[in-house]
Amino acid sequence: MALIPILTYPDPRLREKARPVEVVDAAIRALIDDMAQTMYAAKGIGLAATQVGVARRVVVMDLSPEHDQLQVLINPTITARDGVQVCEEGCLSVPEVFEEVERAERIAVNYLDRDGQAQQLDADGLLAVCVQHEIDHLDGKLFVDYLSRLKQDRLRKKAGKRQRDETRP
Ligand code: GNR
Ligand code: NI
Repeated sequence: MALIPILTYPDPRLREKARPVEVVDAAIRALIDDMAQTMYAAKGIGLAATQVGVARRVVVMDLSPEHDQLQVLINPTITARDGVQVCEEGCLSVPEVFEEVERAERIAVNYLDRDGQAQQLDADGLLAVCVQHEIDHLDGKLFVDYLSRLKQDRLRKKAGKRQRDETRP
């Protein structure tokens, strides 16, 4: 198991569209283990492979209070959506930014589990938000894309300043 560095906005690799997993093999399971370790270490409730520089459709999540209920979603697709909810979102790839985003309240999701078995999930509330946020990552989309032009301009400036600060000798 290994920790993998998490890419941060505005890294162009966060904009790549991930391709589906064809076979859930040992390499994919090793990726899942590394992603889970990375997510827990970063104290996130979800992580998409895109965020660790791997353009494959793999997501890990754990919304449980004891952090002992790992969920693995391979090739997730939303098959139904209903209602609207607004949730304050954050993202490990956009540090220190928390903003309200509107999403579907309830969704149905088809995916493969870590054994390659087809599964279905009905999600609402925060779980539904998290699944939609993670599938967006797989499509190269970030939650900040839903914000106003003004807020996005401010974020770009903040990210530019952060990068200059971090690379200054
Ligand atoms: O840890 C995370 N918390 C969170 C809170 C509200 C809505 C979405 C999220 S996902 C985020 C982890 C992350 O960046 N996943 O891609
Ligand atoms: Ni995120």
